[in-house]
Amino acid sequence: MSEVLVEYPLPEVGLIRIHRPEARNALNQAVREQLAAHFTTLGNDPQVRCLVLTGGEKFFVAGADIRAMAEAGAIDILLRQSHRLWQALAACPKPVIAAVNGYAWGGGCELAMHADIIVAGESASFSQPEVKLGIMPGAGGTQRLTRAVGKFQAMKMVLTGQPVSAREALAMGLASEVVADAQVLPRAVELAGQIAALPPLAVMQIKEVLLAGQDAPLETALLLERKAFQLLFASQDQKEGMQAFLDKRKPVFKGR
Ligand code: DAK
Repeated sequence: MSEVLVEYPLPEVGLIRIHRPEARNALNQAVREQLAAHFTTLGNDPQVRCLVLTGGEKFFVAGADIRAMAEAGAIDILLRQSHRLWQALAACPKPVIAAVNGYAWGGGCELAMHADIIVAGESASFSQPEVKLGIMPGAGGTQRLTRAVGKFQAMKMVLTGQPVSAREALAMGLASEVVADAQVLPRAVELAGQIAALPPLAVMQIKEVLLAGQDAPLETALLLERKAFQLLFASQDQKEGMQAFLDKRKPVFKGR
Protein backbone atom coordinates (compact mmCIF):
# COMPACT_ATOMS: atom_id res chain seq x y z
CA MET A 1 0.00 0.00 0.00
CA SER A 2 1.17 3.53 -0.75
CA GLU A 3 2.71 5.40 2.18
CA VAL A 4 1.97 8.82 0.72
CA LEU A 5 -1.68 9.53 0.06
CA VAL A 6 -3.35 12.31 -1.89
CA GLU A 7 -6.77 13.66 -0.98
CA TYR A 8 -8.81 16.67 -2.06
CA PRO A 9 -10.43 18.29 0.99
CA LEU A 10 -11.52 21.12 -1.32
CA PRO A 11 -11.73 20.98 -5.13
CA GLU A 12 -8.69 23.24 -5.53
CA VAL A 13 -6.66 22.01 -2.57
CA GLY A 14 -4.44 18.93 -2.78
CA LEU A 15 -3.62 17.28 0.53
CA ILE A 16 -0.51 15.09 0.70
CA ARG A 17 -0.49 12.80 3.71
CA ILE A 18 2.48 10.72 4.82
CA HIS A 19 1.28 7.48 6.36
CA ARG A 20 4.01 5.21 7.67
CA PRO A 21 2.97 4.95 11.31
CA GLU A 22 5.06 1.88 12.14
CA ALA A 23 8.20 4.01 11.63
CA ARG A 24 6.80 7.31 12.89
CA ASN A 25 6.56 8.44 9.26
CA ALA A 26 10.35 8.23 8.83
CA LEU A 27 11.39 9.12 5.31
CA ASN A 28 12.86 6.24 3.39
CA GLN A 29 13.68 6.42 -0.30
CA ALA A 30 10.22 5.13 -1.32
CA VAL A 31 8.44 7.82 0.70
CA ARG A 32 10.74 10.51 -0.70
CA GLU A 33 10.09 9.29 -4.24
CA GLN A 34 6.33 9.28 -3.71
CA LEU A 35 6.46 12.75 -2.17
CA ALA A 36 8.46 14.07 -5.12
CA ALA A 37 6.05 12.48 -7.62
CA HIS A 38 2.95 13.90 -5.91
CA PHE A 39 4.46 17.36 -5.55
CA THR A 40 5.35 17.35 -9.23
CA THR A 41 1.91 16.15 -10.32
CA LEU A 42 -0.07 18.51 -8.09
CA GLY A 43 2.29 21.38 -8.84
CA ASN A 44 1.50 20.90 -12.55
CA ASP A 45 -2.25 20.38 -12.11
CA PRO A 46 -4.07 23.61 -13.04
CA GLN A 47 -7.06 22.54 -10.91
CA VAL A 48 -4.91 22.56 -7.78
CA ARG A 49 -4.07 25.98 -6.39
CA CYS A 50 -2.67 25.21 -2.98
CA LEU A 51 -1.18 22.15 -1.28
CA VAL A 52 -1.33 20.93 2.28
CA LEU A 53 1.32 18.53 3.57
CA THR A 54 0.67 16.54 6.70
CA GLY A 55 1.62 13.41 8.63
CA GLY A 56 -0.15 11.67 11.48
CA GLU A 57 -1.94 12.95 14.56
CA LYS A 58 1.00 12.20 16.88
CA PHE A 59 3.91 12.54 14.49
CA PHE A 60 4.51 14.62 11.43
CA VAL A 61 7.77 12.93 10.38
CA ALA A 62 10.42 11.60 12.81
CA GLY A 63 13.25 12.21 10.36
CA ALA A 64 15.00 10.24 7.69
CA ASP A 65 14.83 6.48 8.10
CA ILE A 66 17.75 5.64 10.38
CA ARG A 67 17.56 1.94 9.45
CA ALA A 68 18.11 2.83 5.81
CA MET A 69 21.17 4.92 6.68
CA ALA A 70 22.86 3.00 9.48
CA GLU A 71 25.03 0.76 7.28
CA ALA A 72 25.34 3.11 4.31
CA GLY A 73 28.69 4.36 3.07
CA ALA A 74 29.39 7.80 1.67
CA ILE A 75 29.09 6.57 -1.90
CA ASP A 76 25.75 4.89 -1.15
CA ILE A 77 24.43 8.20 0.16
CA LEU A 78 25.87 10.04 -2.83
CA LEU A 79 24.32 7.58 -5.29
CA ARG A 80 20.88 7.92 -3.71
CA GLN A 81 20.82 11.47 -5.07
CA SER A 82 18.05 12.28 -2.66
CA HIS A 83 18.61 16.03 -3.07
CA ARG A 84 16.89 15.63 -6.45
CA LEU A 85 13.78 14.36 -4.68
CA TRP A 86 13.85 17.24 -2.18
CA GLN A 87 14.28 19.58 -5.14
CA ALA A 88 10.88 18.50 -6.50
CA LEU A 89 9.33 19.84 -3.30
CA ALA A 90 11.35 23.05 -3.29
CA ALA A 91 10.39 23.68 -6.92
CA CYS A 92 6.63 23.42 -6.35
CA PRO A 93 5.17 26.62 -7.82
CA LYS A 94 2.00 26.48 -5.70
CA PRO A 95 1.90 27.50 -2.04
CA VAL A 96 2.44 24.62 0.37
CA ILE A 97 1.08 24.61 3.91
CA ALA A 98 2.58 22.14 6.38
CA ALA A 99 0.08 20.91 8.96
CA VAL A 100 2.32 19.68 11.76
CA ASN A 101 1.18 17.52 14.65
CA GLY A 102 3.68 15.82 16.92
CA TYR A 103 7.30 15.23 15.98
CA ALA A 104 8.83 17.20 13.13
CA TRP A 105 12.35 16.00 13.73
CA GLY A 106 15.42 15.84 11.53
CA GLY A 107 14.29 15.37 7.94
CA GLY A 108 10.76 16.03 9.24
CA CYS A 109 11.71 19.51 10.38
CA GLU A 110 13.49 20.02 7.06
CA LEU A 111 10.40 18.78 5.25
CA ALA A 112 8.18 21.26 7.11
CA MET A 113 10.65 24.00 6.18
CA HIS A 114 10.08 23.23 2.50
CA ALA A 115 6.53 24.53 3.04
CA ASP A 116 5.57 28.20 2.77
CA ILE A 117 3.34 28.31 5.83
CA ILE A 118 3.57 26.07 8.90
CA VAL A 119 0.51 25.45 11.05
CA ALA A 120 1.59 23.64 14.20
CA GLY A 121 -0.44 21.90 16.87
CA GLU A 122 0.10 22.76 20.55
CA SER A 123 1.89 19.43 21.08
CA ALA A 124 4.13 19.65 18.02
CA SER A 125 7.87 19.69 18.45
CA PHE A 126 10.61 20.65 16.05
CA SER A 127 14.13 19.36 16.23
CA GLN A 128 17.33 18.81 14.27
CA PRO A 129 18.74 15.90 16.30
CA GLU A 130 21.15 14.62 13.64
CA VAL A 131 24.21 15.55 15.71
CA LYS A 132 23.20 12.89 18.24
CA LEU A 133 23.55 10.28 15.50
CA GLY A 134 27.00 11.43 14.44
CA ILE A 135 25.77 13.25 11.35
CA MET A 136 24.42 16.69 10.59
CA PRO A 137 21.33 18.05 8.86
CA GLY A 138 21.48 17.26 5.14
CA ALA A 139 18.29 18.68 3.62
CA GLY A 140 18.39 22.32 4.62
CA GLY A 141 18.57 22.11 8.40
CA THR A 142 21.63 24.31 8.59
CA GLN A 143 20.48 26.69 5.84
CA ARG A 144 16.68 27.05 5.70
CA LEU A 145 16.57 26.96 9.50
CA THR A 146 19.12 29.77 9.79
CA ARG A 147 17.21 31.86 7.27
CA ALA A 148 13.99 31.27 9.23
CA VAL A 149 15.16 31.79 12.80
CA GLY A 150 18.58 33.43 12.62
CA LYS A 151 22.03 32.18 13.57
CA PHE A 152 21.73 31.93 17.32
CA GLN A 153 18.48 29.96 17.52
CA ALA A 154 19.56 27.74 14.61
CA MET A 155 22.96 27.04 16.16
CA LYS A 156 21.32 26.11 19.44
CA MET A 157 18.99 23.65 17.70
CA VAL A 158 21.53 21.96 15.43
CA LEU A 159 24.37 21.87 17.96
CA THR A 160 22.32 20.48 20.85
CA GLY A 161 19.71 18.47 18.96
CA GLN A 162 17.20 19.58 21.59
CA PRO A 163 13.59 19.93 20.44
CA VAL A 164 11.64 23.17 20.59
CA SER A 165 7.95 23.27 21.34
CA ALA A 166 5.34 24.63 18.96
CA ARG A 167 5.09 27.83 21.02
CA GLU A 168 8.88 28.27 20.95
CA ALA A 169 8.88 27.58 17.22
CA LEU A 170 6.25 30.27 16.74
CA ALA A 171 8.21 32.78 18.81
CA MET A 172 11.40 32.15 16.87
CA GLY A 173 9.79 32.22 13.41
CA LEU A 174 9.71 28.49 12.66
CA ALA A 175 5.91 28.32 12.62
CA SER A 176 3.24 30.62 11.22
CA GLU A 177 0.50 29.71 13.68
CA VAL A 178 -0.09 27.43 16.64
CA VAL A 179 -3.56 25.99 17.11
CA ALA A 180 -5.16 23.22 19.16
CA ASP A 181 -3.95 19.82 17.96
CA ALA A 182 -7.35 18.86 16.57
CA GLN A 183 -7.53 22.11 14.62
CA VAL A 184 -4.24 21.75 12.75
CA LEU A 185 -5.54 20.11 9.61
CA PRO A 186 -8.85 22.02 9.46
CA ARG A 187 -6.97 25.29 9.89
CA ALA A 188 -4.39 24.39 7.25
CA VAL A 189 -7.17 23.46 4.82
CA GLU A 190 -9.04 26.67 5.66
CA LEU A 191 -5.93 28.73 4.88
CA ALA A 192 -5.36 26.73 1.70
CA GLY A 193 -8.95 27.42 0.66
CA GLN A 194 -8.44 31.15 1.19
CA ILE A 195 -5.30 31.11 -0.94
CA ALA A 196 -6.94 28.92 -3.59
CA ALA A 197 -9.67 31.54 -4.05
CA LEU A 198 -7.12 34.24 -4.88
CA PRO A 199 -5.76 34.92 -8.37
CA PRO A 200 -3.32 32.05 -8.98
CA LEU A 201 -0.85 33.98 -11.15
CA ALA A 202 -0.40 36.60 -8.44
CA VAL A 203 -0.09 33.88 -5.82
CA MET A 204 2.57 32.01 -7.80
CA GLN A 205 4.54 35.18 -8.53
CA ILE A 206 4.50 36.16 -4.88
CA LYS A 207 5.86 32.77 -3.82
CA GLU A 208 8.52 32.70 -6.51
CA VAL A 209 9.76 36.24 -5.86
CA LEU A 210 9.73 35.92 -2.09
CA LEU A 211 11.82 32.73 -2.17
CA ALA A 212 14.20 33.81 -4.91
CA GLY A 213 14.60 37.23 -3.36
CA GLN A 214 15.57 35.81 0.04
CA ASP A 215 18.88 34.62 -1.36
CA ALA A 216 19.62 37.55 -3.64
CA PRO A 217 21.17 40.94 -2.84
CA LEU A 218 18.46 43.46 -1.94
CA GLU A 219 18.74 45.43 -5.18
CA THR A 220 18.40 42.24 -7.25
CA ALA A 221 15.51 41.06 -5.12
CA LEU A 222 13.72 44.38 -5.51
CA LEU A 223 14.27 44.19 -9.25
CA LEU A 224 12.74 40.70 -9.31
CA GLU A 225 9.77 42.04 -7.35
CA ARG A 226 9.36 44.97 -9.72
CA LYS A 227 9.47 42.79 -12.83
CA ALA A 228 6.94 40.32 -11.45
CA PHE A 229 4.71 43.22 -10.38
CA GLN A 230 4.84 44.64 -13.89
CA LEU A 231 4.18 41.22 -15.42
CA LEU A 232 0.95 40.82 -13.46
CA PHE A 233 -0.49 43.81 -15.30
CA ALA A 234 -0.55 41.56 -18.38
CA SER A 235 -3.03 39.24 -16.65
CA GLN A 236 -6.80 39.24 -17.07
CA ASP A 237 -7.05 38.63 -13.34
CA GLN A 238 -5.45 42.02 -12.60
CA LYS A 239 -8.04 43.73 -14.79
CA GLU A 240 -10.83 41.68 -13.23
CA GLY A 241 -9.63 42.23 -9.65
CA MET A 242 -9.42 45.99 -10.00
CA GLN A 243 -12.62 46.34 -12.06
CA ALA A 244 -14.54 44.22 -9.56
CA PHE A 245 -13.33 46.51 -6.76
CA LEU A 246 -14.52 49.57 -8.69
CA ASP A 247 -17.85 47.86 -9.56
CA LYS A 248 -18.31 46.84 -5.91
CA ARG A 249 -18.75 43.16 -6.87
CA LYS A 250 -16.90 39.88 -6.19
CA PRO A 251 -14.12 39.20 -8.68
CA VAL A 252 -14.04 36.03 -10.77
CA PHE A 253 -10.44 34.96 -11.24
CA LYS A 254 -9.50 32.64 -14.08
CA GLY A 255 -5.75 32.24 -13.69
CA ARG A 256 -5.17 34.04 -16.99
N1 DAK B 1 13.97 6.11 11.37
C1 DAK B 1 13.61 4.80 11.42
N2 DAK B 1 12.73 4.34 12.28
C2 DAK B 1 12.19 5.17 13.19
C3 DAK B 1 12.53 6.54 13.21
C4 DAK B 1 13.47 7.01 12.25
N3 DAK B 1 13.83 8.31 12.14
N4 DAK B 1 11.85 7.12 14.21
C5 DAK B 1 11.11 6.16 14.78
N5 DAK B 1 11.32 4.98 14.17
C6 DAK B 1 10.74 3.68 14.48
C7 DAK B 1 11.38 3.07 15.71
O1 DAK B 1 12.57 2.43 15.37
C8 DAK B 1 10.30 2.11 16.16
O2 DAK B 1 10.35 0.97 15.35
P1 DAK B 1 10.13 -0.52 16.01
O3 DAK B 1 11.13 -0.63 17.07
O4 DAK B 1 8.71 -0.47 16.52
O5 DAK B 1 10.34 -1.44 14.85
C9 DAK B 1 9.03 2.87 15.81
O6 DAK B 1 9.38 3.84 14.82
C10 DAK B 1 8.44 3.61 16.97
O7 DAK B 1 9.48 4.41 17.50
P2 DAK B 1 9.60 4.69 19.08
O8 DAK B 1 9.23 3.47 19.86
O9 DAK B 1 10.91 5.29 19.29
O10 DAK B 1 8.41 5.76 19.24
P3 DAK B 1 8.23 6.85 20.35
O11 DAK B 1 6.86 7.42 20.11
O12 DAK B 1 8.54 6.32 21.72
O13 DAK B 1 9.32 7.97 20.06
C11 DAK B 1 10.52 9.50 18.63
C12 DAK B 1 9.18 8.81 18.94
C13 DAK B 1 10.31 10.33 17.36
C14 DAK B 1 10.87 10.44 19.80
C15 DAK B 1 11.64 8.44 18.49
O14 DAK B 1 11.16 7.42 17.63
C16 DAK B 1 12.90 9.01 17.89
O15 DAK B 1 13.70 9.59 18.60
N6 DAK B 1 13.09 8.77 16.58
C17 DAK B 1 14.33 9.18 15.91
C18 DAK B 1 14.32 10.66 15.68
C19 DAK B 1 15.57 11.13 14.96
O16 DAK B 1 16.71 10.95 15.47
N7 DAK B 1 15.38 11.73 13.78
C20 DAK B 1 16.50 12.20 12.99
C21 DAK B 1 16.89 11.12 11.99
S1 DAK B 1 18.28 11.61 11.01
C22 DAK B 1 19.73 13.50 3.73
C23 DAK B 1 18.92 14.54 4.11
C24 DAK B 1 18.34 14.51 5.38
C25 DAK B 1 18.60 13.46 6.27
C26 DAK B 1 19.41 12.43 5.86
C27 DAK B 1 19.98 12.46 4.57
N8 DAK B 1 20.34 13.54 2.42
C28 DAK B 1 20.04 14.65 1.53
C29 DAK B 1 21.17 12.50 1.99
C30 DAK B 1 17.97 13.48 7.56
C31 DAK B 1 18.44 12.78 8.60
C32 DAK B 1 17.61 12.55 9.78
O17 DAK B 1 16.47 12.95 9.86
